[in-house]
Amino acid sequence: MLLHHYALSPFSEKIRLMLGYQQQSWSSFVVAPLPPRPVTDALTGGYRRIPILQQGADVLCDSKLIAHDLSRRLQAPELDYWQLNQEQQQLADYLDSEFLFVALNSCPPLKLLGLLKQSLSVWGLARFMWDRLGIAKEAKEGGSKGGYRRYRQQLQSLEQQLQQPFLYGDSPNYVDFCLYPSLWFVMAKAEQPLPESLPKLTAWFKRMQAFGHGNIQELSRGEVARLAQEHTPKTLVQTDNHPMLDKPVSVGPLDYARDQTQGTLVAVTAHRWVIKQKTERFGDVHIHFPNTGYALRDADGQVIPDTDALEVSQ
Ligand SMILES: N[C@@H](CCC(=O)N[C@@H](CS)C(=O)NCC(=O)O)C(=O)O
Repeated sequence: MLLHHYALSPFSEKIRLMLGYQQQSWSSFVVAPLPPRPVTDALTGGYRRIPILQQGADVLCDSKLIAHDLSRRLQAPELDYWQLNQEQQQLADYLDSEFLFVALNSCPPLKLLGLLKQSLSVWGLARFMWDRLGIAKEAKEGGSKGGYRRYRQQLQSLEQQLQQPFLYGDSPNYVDFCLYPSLWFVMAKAEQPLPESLPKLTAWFKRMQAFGHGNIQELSRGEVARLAQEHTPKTLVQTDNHPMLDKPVSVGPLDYARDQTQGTLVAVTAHRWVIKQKTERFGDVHIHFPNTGYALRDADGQVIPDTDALEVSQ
């Protein structure tokens, strides 16, 4: 289990905390806060967001899909978005999008600069600002008055919901791990405590934080590249009869950082598309995307509507 991530990345923190919650030992590859990321970029072939999970020559994109695979591998269904009810899924989606953007926007700009300066040069900082300005324009989230009002109301309603240690009972589920990264950034990174009117949420945060990150083994760029070179992608047990199977396609996010990954569609299951890319450096690589929040396109760039695929064991 090898996670490509960086310290300040909230979606990486979601996965790091899940690994800590499950007391896992895992391999870590720390990447730059913005491209170029030579090994990671070569593996994802277009997709630029972080984190990704690498398993040899298989690459999983998006924290939702990474959590889905972890939940299966660790027999922890509570970590799976697709095991939630509809209301919980909606809350998870909101926490992963507008709520997070508002939380990040609420941090004092000088604090953010100070944090970024720890890992970027002055030139890197300028590139980072420019890069994120582009992403923020695409995301169109987080700046509006309505967004701030919803954020504050959500904090109040979460405070009321917390009549037990975690949002839905005595142990956390996927939604807790979606809420955590925003509050982690605000409280632990930007050092802004929550208002005193939110004591339950503050106590919840400390309980979550105590899970830690598990046992981490750092890998070098060379080791990560070798892992991809020395493995062939996993054999997929069965694929659904999707009309685009074995055809050239592209997949990309619908919300922001919409860079496309091109390749051949080699598998479709209830929740994922798998694309094969032939790379010079690593040979064949399989890149896995969730089919929620992403679009599958044919060679002409036309979006392919979702089909009723069946989840298969992988
Ligand atoms: N839906 C994606 C969102 C990932 C995401 O937005 N990651 C941020 C970092 S936390 C990112 O990649 N930003 C651009 C970058 O780092 O290049 C997920 O759940 O993994």
